[in-house]
Order: sequence, then structure tokens, then C-alpha cells
Amino acid sequence: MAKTLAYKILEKHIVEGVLAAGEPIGIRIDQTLTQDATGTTAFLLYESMGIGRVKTDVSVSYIDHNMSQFGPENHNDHLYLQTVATRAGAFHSRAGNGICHQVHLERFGKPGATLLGSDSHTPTGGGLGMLAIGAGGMDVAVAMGGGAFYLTCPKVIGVKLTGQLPEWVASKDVILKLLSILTTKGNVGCVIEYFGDGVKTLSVPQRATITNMGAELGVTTSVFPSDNNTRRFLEAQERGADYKPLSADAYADYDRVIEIDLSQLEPLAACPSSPDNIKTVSQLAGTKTSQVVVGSCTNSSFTDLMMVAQVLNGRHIDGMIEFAVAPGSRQVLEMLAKNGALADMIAAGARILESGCGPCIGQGFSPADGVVTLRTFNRNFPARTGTRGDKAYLVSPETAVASAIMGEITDPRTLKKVLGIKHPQVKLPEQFLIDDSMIEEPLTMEKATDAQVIRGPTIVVPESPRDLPDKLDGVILLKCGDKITTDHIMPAGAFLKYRSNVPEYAKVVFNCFDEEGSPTFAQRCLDSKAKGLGGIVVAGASYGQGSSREHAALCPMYLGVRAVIAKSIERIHKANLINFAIVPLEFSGPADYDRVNADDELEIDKLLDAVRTRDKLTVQDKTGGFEFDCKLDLSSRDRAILLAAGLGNYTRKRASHR
Ligand code: MIC
Ligand code: SF4
Repeated sequence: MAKTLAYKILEKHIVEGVLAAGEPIGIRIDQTLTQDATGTTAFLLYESMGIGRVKTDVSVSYIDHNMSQFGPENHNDHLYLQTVATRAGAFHSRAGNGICHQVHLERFGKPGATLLGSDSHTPTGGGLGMLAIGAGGMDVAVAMGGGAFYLTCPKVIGVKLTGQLPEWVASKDVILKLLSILTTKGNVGCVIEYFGDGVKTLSVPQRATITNMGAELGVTTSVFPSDNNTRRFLEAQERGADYKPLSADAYADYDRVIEIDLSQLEPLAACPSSPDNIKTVSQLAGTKTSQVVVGSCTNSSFTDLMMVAQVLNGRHIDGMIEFAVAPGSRQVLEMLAKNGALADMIAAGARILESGCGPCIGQGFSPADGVVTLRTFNRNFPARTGTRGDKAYLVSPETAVASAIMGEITDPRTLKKVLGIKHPQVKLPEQFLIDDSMIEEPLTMEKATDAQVIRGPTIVVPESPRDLPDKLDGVILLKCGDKITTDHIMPAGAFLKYRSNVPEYAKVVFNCFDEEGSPTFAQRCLDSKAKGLGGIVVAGASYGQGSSREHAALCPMYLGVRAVIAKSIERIHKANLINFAIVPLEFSGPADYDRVNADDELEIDKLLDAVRTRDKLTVQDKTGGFEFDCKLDLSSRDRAILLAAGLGNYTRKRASHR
């Protein structure tokens, strides 16, 4: 049978299970990445599991999210991560060196390798032909220690690209088009694989934009073949030796094929407040905007920013616009500084932000009340900018720069007619500037023995989950709707600095649903915990979309949440719930969602028995006086983890039995 590229890579890495869609499998992980927002917890859990030195080919700890440094928390995290990571045998990319995904692509990614990252945009590596998957920090910690990663063997959706992008149309528009087709819901358990003649017209950074934002589809990952363009990119990074050609067999057996003719695409935008709320830019043209930002792991490569600089060259942004540029890496920033493009952007009125996530995760540059903000990022979930009620549009760098000059949403294709601006033809450089001086090497075994880990007082070791009860007496603390993201569950922005301090961070769980004058979600949790009632969250479809942040499970666990009942739960979040011993349940009949109400008291009898062997259980709604069934869709390993009270306890128990 003709094989897909995804299955070829899986075949080389499978260590448990059968390679057939829907089956639980375990795979060997060659590389891992962690970042500071998830990494502190990942390394604290890593240390507490006592799994010794890193056993992967390459593990890298990055600092890119928490760099605003109001108060000591962020710097405490940086020092902890630098000392703990290098001691454990990992590389450490220091604050200022760039966004994990961009730097990983430049300096570490390798065609055909597996990469597990504690960040949902880890699939960026798919642009290089890697099988790169996002997961919770706990799963990554286990992989760092040499453990397999467990997932459901995916279905593979083939996306056949034909033709070539027209002028002013960007690879961002390709993924926005795909989001308009597949939406952010219902793609769990799939991998997207690109093939066809159009592939060779896209450079590695363009491919990486597409695989990066594939995360918004909710798929396991996305992957491109590794070809001459991959070789050229790796050689320009002085890593030609990492190249190997890879592709699917001709007529590979895809579960579904979607065809996109690149030459038919036009500039698109994701409108507030979901990445799949797609319109054409020409439909939106003329909408006044006050803020434009170019950056994030989706669109901050050297070629993206060179295009922006060339459009701005000798011009000025509109007087009512705040325009910021956050280069994806120090390599990008240094190259722009050396070739003068940075000066062109500064002269045009751009505010240059440091190389990091910055505004993408609400670390500054929040928009004013009521204004439209345009961003080249991948997520526009409500309030992610740091402003409640925000109106964030996701666009390509081409659309962003055109709009920054014109002061309103502008189809970049009109620039030529209105201002005589030609579409800049930016080529991939033959040689990138190589300077790894901000990447700390792992310490040798000898040095590691004496090295001290620096732990500031704001770094708090997270509590372990408690055993599941046999009878769960619980109360519905929140009933929420469809497409609840992990940004709803655990806000980032100003609260991001509490990632290494669960008791503090837990205070804002679900704060977007808190009403003034009423007790917060956190208070209600603690009140029911004091009464001996387990917390239960009820949700609609696609619960836990978006980021991989395991705090969306860890903090509710800390508050006493013991189960989530939803119409459906997204992959990474479901794994995180299991890792922290919160039982993920799905309504057997979606209509039961309508019957239950917030504050209802529920009882689940014989929970342990159900978790052990059954795929269905009955819930009594004591307040409503009825009962309903829920599905338990769990692998045998998921069951064992829940019964052991989470992945940390499970790993410790297994280690002590060896
Ligand atoms: C995000 O884009 O939401 C983040 C911040 O990078 C997250 C990780 C996190 O919450 O720390 C992600 O995408 O996984
Ligand atoms: Fe950072 Fe934003 Fe990328 Fe997340 S999506 S890794 S916050 S740049």
C-alpha cells in the first residue's frame, strides 16, 4: 500500500501498538522543546519524577514568553530554567534569543525526526519534514527522560497544493483558507499532510507558517515533504548534514484529500474572535484600525520581515496607527540590523519589540477599548490581547503592512495602484547569520554533579493530584458552551508570571466567567472542596481548544475539580486532564447537556470500576432528579494513569517497581 509521509515517520518511531488509525500507539521521541510558560512546571515535574539525565538526542529549553519582568517572578523562572535545564543535559536558549518554534526551526529541527514540545505550535517543525507534536509539559518531561509519547494513531488528511501564490498573497492565506474549510472543530486525531506540485513553490519559512497555524485546526500535527527547498534552508543555516529527502509515496492512501490551487487564493483574515472566522480582506477593506503588529511564531521570519521593511522603505505608517514588529529570533533581528532593514522600519515609525512572544500572549501592546487590531499571529481568542472585548483580526504580513500605511484594513494587492508599491520579491538568503552564543550547551556529567539549581522563592513545586474516589459526590461549578479555549480556562497576559506558582495562578481559573459582586470560580471551588464535594465542569463541543498549557488542568485540579463532562474534548487538553487525574467524560446523548444546570449536585457511583474497565458510566443528577450516561473514551494507559492519580504518580510508581 502506498504510504503517507506521516506513517513513514511513525513507522520508524513506533515502540508500542499497531500502526492503524484510531489505535493507541507509543512513539520514540528524538527531540523535545519546552518554553518558559510551560517549562518551569515541566522541569519541576521532571525533577520530582526523579528520571535523571535527559535521554533524547536533543532537548531544548527556551525563554520566550515571560519577558516583561514586572516583579521578580519572570527572572526567577529564567534562572531556574537555565540552571535546571543545562544540569539535566538540555540546551537552553536564553531570553532574547527568540521564539522557541522559530529558533528550533533555524538551529535544531531535522527532517524525519520526532519532536515533542510543551507548546501547541510545536508542529511548526513540520515545515522541515519533522513529525512535531504539541503536548502538556508533563508528557514532555516523560519524553525527556526517554519515555515514549502516547497518542491515537492518526488519520491522514492530504492537502494537495497546486499552482503558485499570486503577488501579495501569502502562505498565511493558505492556512486561513484551510481553516475556513475545516474549522477549529472536529479534526482531533488527524494529521494534515501537504503534497502536490505547489509544495515546491513554498520555502521552509512559508511552510512553517502553514504547519504552525495548523494547530488551530485541532489536528495532531501537519507535515510537509523534505525536498530541495529544505536542503537549501538547512545549508543556509550551516546544517546541510541534517538534510534528508522525504515524501509520501505516489498515490498515498489519504483518508480524505482537499485540493487548494494556490493561484486562486486571495488575502484572507480571521475575524474576531476565532481563527476560523474567515473573510476576504477585500470584504473588510476600509475598516478603520488603530493597531498593527507583525510577529509571533507564525509570521516573524527573516523573509517576512524583509518584505515588510521593503514595503515601508521611504514611507511612513499612518498617523493614527500604532505599529509594532517583534522579530522571531535574534538571528532575524541581527540580520535585519546588519542589512539596514531595521533602520527602514524604525524610520517608518515601527516600534521594535524584542524577539519573543510579546503581544501574541498579551505581554504588552494590548489594544485600546473598542478598536480594531490587526495581527500576523495565529490566535485571536477573546481577550488574548489583554483587552476584554477586543477586536483582533489575524492577517498576513502583507495585509498588515498595507493596512499600517493606509490606516484601515487594506487589500495589499491595491498598493500598486494607490501608492505605486511593487510586491517585494524577497528570496531566502544563501547564508543566514549563525551566532549560537545565546544557546547554553548542556553541562557535562561531571560539571552537572556540582552545579546548583537556582530556585527563587516564587517557584512553588506543584501539588500532586489525590486518588480518585470510588463514589464521586460533585457539584457543577460552571456550565459553559462550545469551543471553550484554554485561554478561557487559564488566562495568560498579566497572569502569565504565575505559571510557576500554582496556588497564586489558580485564583484566576475561568475568571472570564466571573461576575462582579459574586464569588469567583476559584472561591466556589474551594467552598465545595471544603464541603467534601468534587468540582465538575460542564461544557459543549471542542472543550479545551488552543494552547497546550497544562495549567488548564493543573490549577483546576488544585482547586478540587475532579471531572469534566463535555460534548467533546480536544486532544492535548484531554491528555492534560488525565495527567492530573481529572476524569474526562463525554455526554452519550448531546441533548443531556441541555438538561443539566450549573449548581446541580451530581453523583457518580463506582467511578473506579468504570475507569478501570468500562467505556460508559451513569451520572445521577440529584438536583434535577434524573440520570444520564457518559462515555469514557480512554486507552488502557489513560486508565492506568487516572487510577494512579495522574502521570507523575504513575511514572514514580513504575520507576519504583523496576
Ligand atoms: C499560546 O500560544 O497560547 C502559548 C502560550 O504558546 C501556549 C503555551 C502556553 O500556554 O504556555 C501554547 O500554544 O501551547
Ligand atoms: Fe509564543 Fe504566540 Fe507562538 Fe504561543 S503562539 S508560542 S505565545 S508566539
